[in-house]
Amino acid sequence: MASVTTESLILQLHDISAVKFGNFKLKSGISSPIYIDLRLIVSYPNLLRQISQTLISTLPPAAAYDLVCGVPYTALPIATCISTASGVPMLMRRKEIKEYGTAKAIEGCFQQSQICLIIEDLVTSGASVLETAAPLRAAGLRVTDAVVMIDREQGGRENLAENGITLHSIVKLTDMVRILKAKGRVSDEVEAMVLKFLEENRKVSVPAPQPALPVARVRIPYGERAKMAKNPTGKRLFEVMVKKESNLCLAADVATASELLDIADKVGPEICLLKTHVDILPDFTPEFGSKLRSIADKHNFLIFEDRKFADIGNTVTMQYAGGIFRILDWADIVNAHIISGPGIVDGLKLKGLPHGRGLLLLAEMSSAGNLAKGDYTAAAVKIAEDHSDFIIGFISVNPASWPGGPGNPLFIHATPGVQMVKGGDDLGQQYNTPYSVISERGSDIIIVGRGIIKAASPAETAREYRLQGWDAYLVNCK
Ligand code: 5BU
Repeated sequence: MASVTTESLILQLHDISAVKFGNFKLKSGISSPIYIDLRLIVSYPNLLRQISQTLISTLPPAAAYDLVCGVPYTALPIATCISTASGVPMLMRRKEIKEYGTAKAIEGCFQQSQICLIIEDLVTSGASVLETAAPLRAAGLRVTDAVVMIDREQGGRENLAENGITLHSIVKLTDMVRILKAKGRVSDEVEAMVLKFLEENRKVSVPAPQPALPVARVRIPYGERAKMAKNPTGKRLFEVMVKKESNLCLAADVATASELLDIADKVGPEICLLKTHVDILPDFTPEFGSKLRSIADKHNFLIFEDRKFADIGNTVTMQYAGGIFRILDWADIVNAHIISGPGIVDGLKLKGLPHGRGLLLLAEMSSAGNLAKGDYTAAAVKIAEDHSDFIIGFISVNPASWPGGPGNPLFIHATPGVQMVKGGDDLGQQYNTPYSVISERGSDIIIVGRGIIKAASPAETAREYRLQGWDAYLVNCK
């Protein structure tokens, strides 16, 4: 039941006509018999202060946050009051999409992984909170809670929960109407009409995101991200990408080790990364690693063994450093499934980190019907956050579709299943174009295999992929 303070807040809002009854069209498109316009509260400083204080006291005592950010525009003054009263610094999210690409989506000082509490006046579907959470998360902040004056109880709480945000509200709309009725502010008919409307509109889905306009997506330049990277290999990869103007990785799935070394030398100038499956090479010798490394040094690219480790921590330490292949000796980067839990990262890190190596986690896969999605992808993100000294990023397919988008800019996204034409093969591989992968899906690196190695001239075709991938990157940097 609502507290006395809440009751007095509601009555004051009614006094200033911030609560209106009639027929109103909401942001979500539905018509409502009640409309709440909290923009008015800036004219009532005493009320604004009371709302701000009550909002903060609504949070559970254990709630942790380093920063606050109001959803523009109505909640900006509320967030400001909370910030000045509590001493917690504030951030501002720019609403204007044109400012987006200039890394100015967020104003104010912050550090990676800080927790930002979102402040909002009113939640219907939760779309406005999500619109603010997305650029905050894209900038590397963690958004776990939102605090709101009024919950219209129309799906916002559920939609936000699906996106990892817990909603805390001062009052629910049904309670608000009941209070106004109890205090003689609204008639039985109006109360019944509003309650009926709420009952019929329990769940308003979040409007589908607009198709990504190429210039609208945030893109922090690779060079900036090189400065943020905590792992030396992750840092170097970004630097090589900038130096060579290449976000192309060759998947060198050729028949023999000698063919691999040959194509590595030919395509080397075009790529930032070369991906191997060393266990498919019948003529592998212990010298393979050092030969490939000298080609990599000559053309300045990194080596990624697509080993897809999947075992327990203890076993992967041996698979990584030992056996015939001794992957640790020559591969800058390896990757791992997270099916076995975070112990696999601990195991690989034990061997890899002292050598400055990096790890990519398989957050998604390109093949049809794969199971790496939803909670699995989210779990990969969580593990990566916990090991950002060793994990450099993800194998991803559509990071733009993840809750909050591609996320922490520390992490690089590399995407397989790329060809010039959308399509697939007979064994479940699915292809997207370089433009789609980099510009629309928010990835960083295109991984191309047969599109290059089966071409009449792999070197020329690799150059074409490089230019397409780089142009797609530049589109979002402007
Ligand atoms: P393709 O010839 O471009 O289809 O080769 C794709 C390469 O990427 C190949 O080496 C795969 O093993 C690798 N790959 C993939 O296709 N899909 C995935 O989800 C992952 C790796 Br992980």
